[in-house]
Amino acid sequence: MADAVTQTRDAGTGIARYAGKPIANCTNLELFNALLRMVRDAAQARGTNQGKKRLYYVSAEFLIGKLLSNNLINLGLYEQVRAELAAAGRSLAELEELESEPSLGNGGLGRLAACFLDSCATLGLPADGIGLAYHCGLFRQSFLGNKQCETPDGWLTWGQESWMRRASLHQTVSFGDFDVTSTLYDIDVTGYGSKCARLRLFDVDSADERLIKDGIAFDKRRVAQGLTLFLYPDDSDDEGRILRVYQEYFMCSNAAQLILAECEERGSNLRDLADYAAVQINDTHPSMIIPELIRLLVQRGIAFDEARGIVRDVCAYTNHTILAEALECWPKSFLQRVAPQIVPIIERLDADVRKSCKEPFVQIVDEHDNVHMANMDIHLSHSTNGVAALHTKILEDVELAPFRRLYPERFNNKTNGITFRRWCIACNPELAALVDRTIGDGWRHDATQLERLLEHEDDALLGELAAIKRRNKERFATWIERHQGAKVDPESVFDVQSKRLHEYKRQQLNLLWAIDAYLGIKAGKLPRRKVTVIFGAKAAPAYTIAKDVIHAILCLSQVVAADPVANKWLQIVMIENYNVTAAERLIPAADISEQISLASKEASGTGNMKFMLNGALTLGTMDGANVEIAGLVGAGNIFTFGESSDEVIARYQRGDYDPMSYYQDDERIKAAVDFLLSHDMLAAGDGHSLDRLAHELMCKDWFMTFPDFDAYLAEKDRMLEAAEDEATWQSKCLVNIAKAGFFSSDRTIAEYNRDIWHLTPDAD
Ligand code: GL5
Repeated sequence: MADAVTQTRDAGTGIARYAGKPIANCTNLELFNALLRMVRDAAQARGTNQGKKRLYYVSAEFLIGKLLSNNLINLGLYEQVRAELAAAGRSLAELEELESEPSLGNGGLGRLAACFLDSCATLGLPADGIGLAYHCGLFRQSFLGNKQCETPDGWLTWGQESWMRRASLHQTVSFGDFDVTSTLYDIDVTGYGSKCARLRLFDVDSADERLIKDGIAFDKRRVAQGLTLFLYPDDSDDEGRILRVYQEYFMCSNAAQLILAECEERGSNLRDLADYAAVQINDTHPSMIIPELIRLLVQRGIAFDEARGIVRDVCAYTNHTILAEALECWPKSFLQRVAPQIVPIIERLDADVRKSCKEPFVQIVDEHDNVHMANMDIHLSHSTNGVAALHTKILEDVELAPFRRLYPERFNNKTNGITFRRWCIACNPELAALVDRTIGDGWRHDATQLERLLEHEDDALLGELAAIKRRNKERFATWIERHQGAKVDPESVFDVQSKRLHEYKRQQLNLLWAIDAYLGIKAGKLPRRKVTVIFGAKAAPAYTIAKDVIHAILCLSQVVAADPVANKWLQIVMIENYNVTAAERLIPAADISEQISLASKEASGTGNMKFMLNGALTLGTMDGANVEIAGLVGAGNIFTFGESSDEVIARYQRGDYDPMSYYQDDERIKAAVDFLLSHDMLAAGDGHSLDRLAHELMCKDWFMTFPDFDAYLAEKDRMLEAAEDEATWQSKCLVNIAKAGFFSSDRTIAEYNRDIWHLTPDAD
């Protein structure tokens, strides 16, 4: 938008030029908008990574977080801008506060996609993310009456200029019953000292936010108006489920059209598409891109069998979950209604599979006429990867074993990673500066250099680490008080569990620990130091038990806070509307990183990596990437507990788990569960919800909280004791920081490129 910039005589600095007046005369909003335009111009001036072959990372989620400071860091402008503002008596931090966070994702899967784009840009890889421009995102979470309330997260409002640039591309998507027109919006993804990648988001022109009534409810039958309003609209009924299929096809058809047009423009004759495009299917939401690409290729005169081969050579699939219910499976009748043009293609692909393999498990369309999206992905792509070593092994040996037998060469592991730009340099600048002073700044490009920190371990370094943690805790305390009025004590141990609310992640185990600790305090068993248990989690609006867990946590928080003895030793805080911005405050302040999923269920986790990098110690099960963390830091620098994934898998296979027997035989379990229905809890909350949760635990406990309960209590106790030996604790933290280099998403992306995409980095 350089043409919108007005030069003024008295405004000498870049910022003032973009604002059109001296910095001192600007409102914060004017300054923010000026910086945004300045950054956009700087990114444009760098240009995007180019090359014959381009990656298209198609994903329903991109949880990109606020962009201003990250972009300034990546463009090398942060210090200069901060100083320029400070010289005029203004604060960059205040402007950062002003920015609203794009609500384009839900959890780790979406944040991973954002980290990957950052790393692609940084490594010079020609890459685009392709997704949807949700107007109101997932939802904004607030707490009312100790319950989660959902309202639209309208992040594109109030006078703030947008990072999204409207591109000149408009496409038509034909559904079975009507056509829609889409518009493309681009966001530049700046790399660290490199050119950019792009996030390309499609919106439907007919979207209408006025459709939303009463929280996040809307008439889901009004597809054209509602298509891009929300990420994951409520799918508890068929209307919602069909809307999701419309959404997914809209994303896939737009992506497929864009990819073919661009590749043709770069010189592809489409038969050689694999020399021009790599499509990474991020989970199953984008799976329909496979039949859609085949359809478009056939439409352009390529024979079906050849088109199928081309698409297979282009597409690769990442699996992000072991939970069967998360593997999408749509009734063929839904697809028939939404996109009848791809149904014969899916049927033909299914018939091909049946010809060569009789195994029912691997069929694309099952006997009930349900289309298994992951099955289609595996058959019709050249690579299927899991996201941590254990996850990939479970996929290969158990969950997807019949596929592995068919295509052993297609399976591979790509352990997840995080961008150290956002998750250390931006969110923990003091730690980043300490690392620079200690080992130089080479780690910013080559994270494995962090290991050199170990050569410098001495009392001074450990003391500095402790001091930085302390200041980060104070900063978090200030933030959370402003954010939601909660006062927390930076002297206390910060024991943090932040991630989506899901039973397999077992926030309920942590909740039961907190109840046990509370009952212990009441009985005179005081902890060594106050513990602040901090949760951050959103529950899917239709996920009743997850919302019951939030309710119980909030009720317990109130009960403990009201107890004059207990509140000196224990505090429970649940962050309202946990998002990337909150995570950036929270993670650098954490002492304990709770990674307590039921072994075998967490595909990887990426929060675990962020906490480690910021000098928090993991309390976790041997699940997902925790296993790799444990391998890297060594048993003395992580706290692990619980049944192994093999034991858990065997338990499921035996099908003989009986939570009631644990409840009856283990006094502490019984006391903690009974407390959910105590007088105090019932006074704080909704008996129906608390009762449902207690009943669920006693009678179902599908994610096996009770068998790990005693081991969790014991290990947490050991950990809290260890936290009292400051020097030894900090030495463990140092090991965690030093060993975090493996989890840089630069490493992950380099592996994807080496094994799957084969892109040539842009050398300029
Ligand atoms: C997830 C997994 O649950 C995480 O373990 C994993 O780290 C992440 C990225 O691979 O993908 N799958 C998923 O649907 N969400 C995840 O966070 O939301």
